[in-house]
Amino acid sequence: MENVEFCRKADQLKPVLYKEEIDFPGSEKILKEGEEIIFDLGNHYVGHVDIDFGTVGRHPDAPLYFEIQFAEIKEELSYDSSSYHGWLSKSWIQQEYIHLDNLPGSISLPRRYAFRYVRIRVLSTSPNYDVYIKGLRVHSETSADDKKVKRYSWSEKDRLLDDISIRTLRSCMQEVFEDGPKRDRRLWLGDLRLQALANYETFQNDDLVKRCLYLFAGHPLEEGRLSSNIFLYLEEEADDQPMFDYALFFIDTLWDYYSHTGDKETLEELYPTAYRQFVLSSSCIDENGSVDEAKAGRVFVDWNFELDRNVSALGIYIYALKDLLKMARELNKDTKAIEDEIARRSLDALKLYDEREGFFVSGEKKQISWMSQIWMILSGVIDEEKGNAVLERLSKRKNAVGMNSPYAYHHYIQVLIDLGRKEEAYQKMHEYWDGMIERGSSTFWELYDPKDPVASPYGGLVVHSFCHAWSCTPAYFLRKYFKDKEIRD
Ligand code: RAM
Repeated sequence: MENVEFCRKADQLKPVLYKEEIDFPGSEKILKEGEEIIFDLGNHYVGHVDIDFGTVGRHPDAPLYFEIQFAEIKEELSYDSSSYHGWLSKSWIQQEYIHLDNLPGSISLPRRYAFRYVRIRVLSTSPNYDVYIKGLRVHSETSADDKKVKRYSWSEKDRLLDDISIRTLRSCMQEVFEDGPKRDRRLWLGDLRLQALANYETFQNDDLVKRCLYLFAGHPLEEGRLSSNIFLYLEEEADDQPMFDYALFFIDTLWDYYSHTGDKETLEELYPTAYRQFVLSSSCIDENGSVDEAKAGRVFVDWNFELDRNVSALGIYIYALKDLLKMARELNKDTKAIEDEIARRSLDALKLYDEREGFFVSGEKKQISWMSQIWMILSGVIDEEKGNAVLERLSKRKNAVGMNSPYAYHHYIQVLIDLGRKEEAYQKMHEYWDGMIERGSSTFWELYDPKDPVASPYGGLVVHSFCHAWSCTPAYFLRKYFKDKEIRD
């Protein structure tokens, strides 16, 4: 049941979008039937596009029929979209087949695109005329205020990493924090948590975080469980698919918001929603971390399909409860139930530590993975010394199940920082994110596996989001932990 008051608050916080018109020169290249041209606009944009066509030859005696494709990275253009048969809809491919009747002339495309590259292919003209592109106009849209971002005198490579992170976040900041402006253009809780952290350090649009918190709280599913994501267009509606870990991250996102803004009114108002996620989750997870996914929804953690998520789920649960406890104390609420649960579940977690292996092991097959160790350390069930020893062993362990998304890597970098391994965190952050920069990208991706850079969880890279919310956190890490890297004159 919708909470009308919360939805009204979210609505009042709807941002005004900053709009900018940018003109790009066309080309004198004459395009005959079957020929194409690719424009590289040099940076990532989100918005609407106009294309201006010129003609050569005799008076056009037939419409122009052309194909246009927008791409975030160049590889998308070499992918044959007709060969895509993955489990996400083909309709996400930013490709159109259009007739233009009146020539020479321009056309304003009705959809919003996310792109750096534009390919125009002429499918049909007539023997009387050919075309060329006089120019492109981009109507760029974002709710991010560039003036708010403080830049630092970092080294060239830090600045590049920072710029691309900021560009990624900027493109995802629309009427909400979208997961990806190309796809799904939706508000996802797991992504929101990381975007909010990067936003506090950069664009400082605290109201946008607040709006997103109210949107989730305003659209609860059955029993008050929060959805993993909200559809926004045309009507706001919670997706009927909850996710165990994402619902819990509402707690952390709210606590981070309060820690940053001191907005106690919002904390008070949304605390019951946060507490409800604890109550609902507690009955869906057993002492091994196994989640009743039929009730609580799936556990995400990372895109790696091999990953056994039990240990991570328990770690995330304890991690969230610790933020809930801080909130309860701040609001002078009764904390006993939360404290007891943290103590009990921490004991459960320690039982999953295999002394012989020196790792937390997950599921029946006792899987050893990076994410299991990372979430156990982040949850604080082991101390710094033991955490460091686990990480040391992990870096030497050949067959531990790895990570493949910037979302998972974010937690890895955070763990290194928490364990006092700042320099290593800095190196690993560069190593991973620089891989995407080296591939020529001007934004960071939904999934990036250095061993298999174009791997896809969807069955084809053409529906990937190459400007993806959760990958923007180097801007957060650099500002929060590495300001000392500033080069001073
Ligand atoms: C993808 C989204 C989003 C992520 C979920 C789990 O479809 O793009 O970023 O949070 O899956």
